[in-house]
Amino acid sequence: MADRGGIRWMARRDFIRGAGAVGIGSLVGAAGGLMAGQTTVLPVGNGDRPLVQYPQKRPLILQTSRPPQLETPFQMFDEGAITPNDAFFVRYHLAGIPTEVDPDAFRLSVKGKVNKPLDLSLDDLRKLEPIEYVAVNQCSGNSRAFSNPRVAGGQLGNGAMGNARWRGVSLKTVLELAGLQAGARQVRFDGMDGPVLPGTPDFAKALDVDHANDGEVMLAYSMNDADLPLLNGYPLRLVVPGYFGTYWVKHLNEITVLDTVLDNFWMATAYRIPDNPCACVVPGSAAKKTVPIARFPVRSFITNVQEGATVRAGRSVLLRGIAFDGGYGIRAVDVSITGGRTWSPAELGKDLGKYSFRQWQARVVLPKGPQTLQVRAMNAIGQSQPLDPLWNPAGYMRNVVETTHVMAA
Ligand SMILES: Nc1nc2c(c(=O)[nH]1)N[C@H]1C(S)=C(S)[C@@H](COP(=O)(O)O)O[C@H]1N2
Ligand SMILES: [Mo]
Repeated sequence: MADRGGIRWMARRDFIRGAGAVGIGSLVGAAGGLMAGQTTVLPVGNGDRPLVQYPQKRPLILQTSRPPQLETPFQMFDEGAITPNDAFFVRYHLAGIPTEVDPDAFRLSVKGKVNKPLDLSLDDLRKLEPIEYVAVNQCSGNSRAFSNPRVAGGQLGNGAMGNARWRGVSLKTVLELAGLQAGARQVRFDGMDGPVLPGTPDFAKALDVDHANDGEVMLAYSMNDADLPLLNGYPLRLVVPGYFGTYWVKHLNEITVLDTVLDNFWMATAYRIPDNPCACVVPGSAAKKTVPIARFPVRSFITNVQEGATVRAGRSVLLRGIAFDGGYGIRAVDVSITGGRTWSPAELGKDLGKYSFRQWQARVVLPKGPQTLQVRAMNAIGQSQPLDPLWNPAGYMRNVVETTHVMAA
């Protein structure tokens, strides 16, 4: 947990807007407002998941309640290219999360190897030149439940991702104000949450100085033209477009410029992938050498037809969905109804920027009987998706061509 100096843990009336009867207390309670009788089923063994409603959120899939970890039900990705704030997934590592934040008392400290340490209020940040773009946030563990053999960790389906319009200040602008000293190597980010037990490592992440200074990494105070929901990092979070969510530190209140490489648990042990082009190993084996996880591989999904659905045979059927990658942009999306033997091009939707979900649609005509629908995307530098899943011990980087089984009748 970053130093809490300057942050008053006071209630702010009306902070939890539209929370109805769900009190803020339930954020740290065990039950989290389970809506009785409602469950959803991920298409994997032990896939039953309760739906729960947290403050500022619609009912989402419960992964854990202490800390709250919520997955977006997959059908919500069919509603549009932007994931609404109340549908956006939630991931935390440590149970000591802020339940109230006073925006007037909030300060972001910038320190370490800088010429001029800073202590910035939200007003200070809002006075700096803003930047804005649409970008996908995806958890490294997204889709982990589909790993075969299964792997340890949160058993997530495909809903630990979301796409939002982020607005804030370029990290570069703030680092320029502080002035980097010679020898600066990494920038460390720490948020207001922390462990409840001594001995649990605090959550902090770091980026190399060049990456931190790329002009795109953002200190975001706005998500889809609103304040960040508390559970998505109010009042300030790091946005690292194209990179996995682990770097997108929430409730960010401490930036430290280092002349070393951060070697805490979250950089040196967790969130690492095999150091080879496929980030994969023989299923069941360990990696010899690993590197920190970084950019997303190319992915694509059908969002309007669910696994096991019945669709019309002999008539044109509309398929639609989303594709994205780690920031080169989607160049093409193809669909196959022949198990990957033949592919036909989909039509791409509006381009919301290279870090965004890209919507697509295609029409297919299916013969009667059990059929498979597959979708595959290619990005601007020619990277695509494998037909067979790649495997690694943490279940990261999944980007197999998705297959939806349907009955055409
Ligand atoms: N302060 C803080 N920031 C954090 C985390 C955390 O545990 N604490 N988890 C990270 C991980 S692993 C992910 S995937 C994203 C999830 O962002 P979200 O909860 O807004 O969807 O937050 C990141 N930022
Ligand atoms: Mo994550």
